[in-house]
Amino acid sequence: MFSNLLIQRLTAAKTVVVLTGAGVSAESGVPTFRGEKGLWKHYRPEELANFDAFIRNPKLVWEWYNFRKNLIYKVNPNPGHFALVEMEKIFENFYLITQNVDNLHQKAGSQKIYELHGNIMRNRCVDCNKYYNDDQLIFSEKDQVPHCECGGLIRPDVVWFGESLPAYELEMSFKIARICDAFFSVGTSAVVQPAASLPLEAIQAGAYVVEINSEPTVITNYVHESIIGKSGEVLPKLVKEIQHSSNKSI
Ligand code: BJW
Ligand code: ZN
Repeated sequence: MFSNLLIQRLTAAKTVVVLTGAGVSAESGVPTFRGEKGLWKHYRPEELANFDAFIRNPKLVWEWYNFRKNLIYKVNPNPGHFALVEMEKIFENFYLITQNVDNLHQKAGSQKIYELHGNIMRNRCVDCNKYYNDDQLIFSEKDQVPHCECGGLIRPDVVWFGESLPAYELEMSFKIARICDAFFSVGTSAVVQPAASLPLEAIQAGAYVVEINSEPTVITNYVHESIIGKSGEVLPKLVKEIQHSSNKSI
């Protein structure tokens, strides 16, 4: 499943970066965004995950987020998430960049995480920016949406289309993509920018770039190695292989 070159590169690697997408949480029962199974009530993510849609119909957008929040509260990390926790212990410098908002990497125990698209568990007022936890939200009888004490609408603290990504996380992500020895793109369709540029940035900077996905994507032809399979199965095997090879080389 893994080439000798990949195992050699990983055994020598000091800095390893992993970018994750919705596919990593699929085996936990969280639907992905694209593809038939990922669509909620036939809406494409672009139709709901944007500020204009929220202002036009906050009730609909909140319905989508409440559906997802309720699901995410019930699910648990899968072997893919746990394998990434192990990888953090193996490499001298290990960084996890995630586009996921579901908190499952944190729940699994990963420590160093750059969340590029926010976190669905946090909420904030669109007017005064005050933060709210889920248990502080009151959905008014009148419009079925939560309002801040200032009167403004409260929204999930996630990054929608057309919005800037958090500056520090974005800057760090590009920085580490440019200096790492190996870069993994896992469970992402690699179509949403600017996250989708990270693996290409890593290739240009000389890293060994590997994709793990249940099907080919738009970057498959550009990466050094593409592993077709479920992340919850491939990542634990990869960890075992690295541990085995490191023991041999001691
Ligand atoms: C498995 C598996 C298993 C399944 N194992 N694998 C340059 C060019 C063109 C457009 C743009 C550009 N720059 C910016 C844009 C616009 C836009 C964009 O990229 N649009 C494209 C879609 C065309 N980007 C933005 O607007 C971004 N902002 C920005 O750039 O700001 C600067 C700016 C401002 C103003 C003007 C211009 C620029 C923001 C993007 C925000 C994305 N937000 C969302 C929603 C987050 C909140 C929420 O969760 O509700 O983020 S959209 C959605 O897509 C979510 C995800 O994080 C993101 C990526 O999806 P992901 O993770 O890849 O999931 P899927 O479903 O696509 O793929 C799953 C994959 O898993 C599949 O490949 C499966 O095969 C695989 N899989 N099971 C392994 N078991
Ligand atoms: Zn407010």
